[in-house]
Amino acid sequence: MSDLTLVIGNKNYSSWSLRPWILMKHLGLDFKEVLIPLKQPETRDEIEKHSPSGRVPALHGGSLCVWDSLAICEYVCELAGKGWPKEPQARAVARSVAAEMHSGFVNLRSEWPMNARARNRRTMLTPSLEADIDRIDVIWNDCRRRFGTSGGQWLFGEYSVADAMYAPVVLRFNTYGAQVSETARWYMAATIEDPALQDWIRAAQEEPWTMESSEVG
Ligand SMILES: N[C@@H](CCC(=O)N[C@@H](CS)C(=O)NCC(=O)O)C(=O)O
Repeated sequence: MSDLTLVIGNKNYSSWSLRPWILMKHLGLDFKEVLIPLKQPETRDEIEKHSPSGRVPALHGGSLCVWDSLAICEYVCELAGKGWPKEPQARAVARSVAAEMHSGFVNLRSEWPMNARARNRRTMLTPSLEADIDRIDVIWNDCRRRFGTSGGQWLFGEYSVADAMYAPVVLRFNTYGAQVSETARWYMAATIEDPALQDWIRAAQEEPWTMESSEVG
């Protein structure tokens, strides 16, 4: 029986929570979930009970707490002994694209908030949003062309942290109708069909909470 507990926000809106959650599903790790609805009067107090940064996700295992999505992804890869590409150069590029997602794409994140259950939303395309979309399209094409051909439908063939980091982007592109290349559309379709992501979306559809600030388009 696993002693891992992942503390997450709403499945409909918490893009940072989705990343370690979907990775842990793909790695086959057993874990419990604590879900804290965001933007409620009690949210801050509830999160602070579980996370020293006052943010979700946070992972607890015995006396250990790991916070921040990328740090959790790193730790669970160590537990599972997989999750990054095995070949060093592929692994270095996977770490680069994961880090680029973790620290960048602020325009995409603010203009197209993740809203897993929403469809057919449309917003004005600003130049900075278009630049983020184009950059992600280039990343997906580059990873698939250089590393995805070794077998498997994911950015580096087998599922890796890179796919988990970009899963919320796929949901955003799906919600707001991003115009992307054929390879990107193919990768998005594979991601949406992923049974783990389907479980997440189904749970998001059943959530009762609405966050007005994330209802865009
Ligand atoms: N860099 C952090 C960002 C985490 C983050 O911003 N989480 C949001 C939810 S998606 C949060 O906890 N917000 C606190 C709140 O809304 O009160 C990570 O990668 O985990």
